[in-house]
Amino acid sequence: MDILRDLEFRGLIYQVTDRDALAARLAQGPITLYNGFDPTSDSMTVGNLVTILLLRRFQLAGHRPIALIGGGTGLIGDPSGKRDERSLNAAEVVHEWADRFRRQLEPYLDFGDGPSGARMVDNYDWLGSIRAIELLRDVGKHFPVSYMLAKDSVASRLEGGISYTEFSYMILQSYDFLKLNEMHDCELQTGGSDQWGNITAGTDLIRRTLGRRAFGLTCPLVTKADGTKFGKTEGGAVWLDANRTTPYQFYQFWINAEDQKVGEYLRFFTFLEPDAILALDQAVQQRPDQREAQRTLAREVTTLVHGAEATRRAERISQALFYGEFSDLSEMEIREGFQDVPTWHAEADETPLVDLLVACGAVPSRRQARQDISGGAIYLNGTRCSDLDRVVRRPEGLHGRYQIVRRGKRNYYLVD
Ligand code: 383
Repeated sequence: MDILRDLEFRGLIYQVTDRDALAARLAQGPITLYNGFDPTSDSMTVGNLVTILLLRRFQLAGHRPIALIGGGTGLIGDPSGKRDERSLNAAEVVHEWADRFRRQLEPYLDFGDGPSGARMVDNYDWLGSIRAIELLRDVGKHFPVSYMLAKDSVASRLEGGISYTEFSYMILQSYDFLKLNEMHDCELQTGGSDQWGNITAGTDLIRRTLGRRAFGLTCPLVTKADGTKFGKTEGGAVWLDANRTTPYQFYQFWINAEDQKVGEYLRFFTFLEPDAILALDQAVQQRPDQREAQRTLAREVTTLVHGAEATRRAERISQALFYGEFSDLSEMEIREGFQDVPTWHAEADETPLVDLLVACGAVPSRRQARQDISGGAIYLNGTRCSDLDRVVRRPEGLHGRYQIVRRGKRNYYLVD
């Protein structure tokens, strides 16, 4: 299937500057395209993943992707899709984040020598040394203020306020596209739908200055069925960095996808073939309780981001929690799986169960502890404990140290 048709099947095309012309151009042979990422935090999130994977989809179809790190634009702040002016980050911090972004992006693309070998560029390399006079004369002249004011990113901020800094952002992003067009013959810029204004400002600039045609293509914003922001858990954003969102948490995020949305996520975030996706759509319709689509989604995306080994770990942890059976978990799996669970570090080698339940926070009082123990609501490492006199000894723990305390159906506490 050709790339545009694949993207259409996946619902990945929100807007294109000229679909037919782009289709004709793609039919002629490989194209160079780019997508930019501003280092505004120390890690990217699942929100960035759609366009990272979009670059890869183009590469797999034989085109050359450029991942652009916004080491320069990250110092300015894109107003697109933002309600408020952002505070500026210190230059050293942005440089450090740019480094991290580079390392984070690398595994998704093939940087080999071939004709579709990916490139990584940092716009600080040209924006960092551009002269004010040059920018205003050579670039600014092509931007009528009325044109800039009409852009969504600016228009939506006129009331609430926008600084000249953020107002100028589109000029920098347009200049990038122009530069990449000149340096790498880059003809297409991609981005999320929030980037449409900046992208078309670039295609306009290229036409006005070089008289050349360039293309823009945006993906829809990813949404949740209930309208709340995609890519958030109770713990905050879903990061690509395993130190911020563990592979298990990452896996959990996907496995919890709503039935109405899982098909869309399979299209956006996996490389499964259309047939496989359509079969999973059917599974959602016919056997929703089996959550086959969600399990496939979680496995595919976790493998893509964290690798097969981390995915196996996440699956084993999920199974263990589901069945309340923990004896097969490794130490690492216990720590990863119970990272978000209240944890009590026991000092003594022996603790009466009643005291242990209070200490780890499972119950508010010893009285309640006794009631729960005799009522059969307490489990230690998967086994029910109804003995009021039970003393918990350290060597009996998993790996000689862990007691996984469960109270009722799904309240977990960890004793280390
Ligand atoms: C900078 C310089 C360019 C081209 C693009 C940029 C970055 C762009 C931007 N993008 C977002 C970001 O970096 O701010 N101005 O946080 C997000 N992208 C991608 C995608 C998305 C966008 O990184 O929709 C979500 O991830 O485009 O919000 O020359």
